[in-house]
Amino acid sequence: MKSLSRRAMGNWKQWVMCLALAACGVTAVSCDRKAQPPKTPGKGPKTKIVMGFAQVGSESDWRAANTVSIKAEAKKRGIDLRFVDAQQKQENQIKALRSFITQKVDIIAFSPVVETGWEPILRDIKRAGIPVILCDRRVDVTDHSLYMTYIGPDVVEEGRKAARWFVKNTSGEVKVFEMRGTPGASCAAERKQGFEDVIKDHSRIKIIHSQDGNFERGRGKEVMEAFLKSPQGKQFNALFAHNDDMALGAIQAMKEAGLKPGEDIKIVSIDAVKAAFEAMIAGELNCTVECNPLLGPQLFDFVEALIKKHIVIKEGVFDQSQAKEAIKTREY
Ligand code: GZL
Repeated sequence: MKSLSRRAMGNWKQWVMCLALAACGVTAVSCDRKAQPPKTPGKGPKTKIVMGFAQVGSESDWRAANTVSIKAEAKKRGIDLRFVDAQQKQENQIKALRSFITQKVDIIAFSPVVETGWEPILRDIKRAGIPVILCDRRVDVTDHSLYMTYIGPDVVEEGRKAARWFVKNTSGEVKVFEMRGTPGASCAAERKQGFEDVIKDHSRIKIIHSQDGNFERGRGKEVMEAFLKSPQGKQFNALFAHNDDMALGAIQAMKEAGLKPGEDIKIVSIDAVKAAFEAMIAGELNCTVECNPLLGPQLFDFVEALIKKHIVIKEGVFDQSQAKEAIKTREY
């Protein structure tokens, strides 16, 4: 056993290093040595994590799967999840975030319905000393210390992948109707950016009309019904929808108008929900780009690492009966 003085010396050097790093704004991470978990003043180490989550709403199959993933993972890990569905209204999300401060939760996560308007509430949360995680959508802030991290897809790349399908699988002129997600949402702007990034090098592919469908199937149907009655509705031969739900609504409208979606009109959307696969099997949708909603496990890995200050490394036990087999794959 190490003498107390050697252990104290070891700790003393560690702390000096941590203080020096902190002074340079660098976060220190302790590896393999047992860092003591944070003690709530007057209590033992933090055991039950209380987390506030302000969800966008339930606008799409993707969002429904996202909510199931978050709730199921919190339950599995015994986390006290205070979950609020904001019904796609920013004022409801801000109200929920403020209530989490009052509840003195340990950590807050949310999927910002739009990019702007978050600095005041995020500053109040920071003043309350509560860490914030962004899920699947970003915020437009000047001070990026207002949140710990963003857990979500590379949304610009999703837009590029959608465009690359048209480049690879069509010939001749492609006149695209772009059906956009929620106005002001980071993922709508980023998917548009990625798509335009690719088609700028292919002059035969052009967006001839662009309109919001709010990520909703019903809205996608309405928007397509109106578009088909317009002059441009007679010219287009491709649909790029920012999510599957809008594409599926648009497909319904095309069929009711006597068109053959997937044949007369080539359709690419994003999310890869089950209904999109059913539409592809039916020949009515040409391609869906995956956007994974099942971020629950990664979200709570980060939450536990942050609050419990301990990422548990997976380890096994081996006896003589396994040694011969196990040694073949041992890396150390
Ligand atoms: C993407 C996510 C989007 C989905 C939509 O990260 O924010 O919101 O693509 C959902 O289906 O409504």
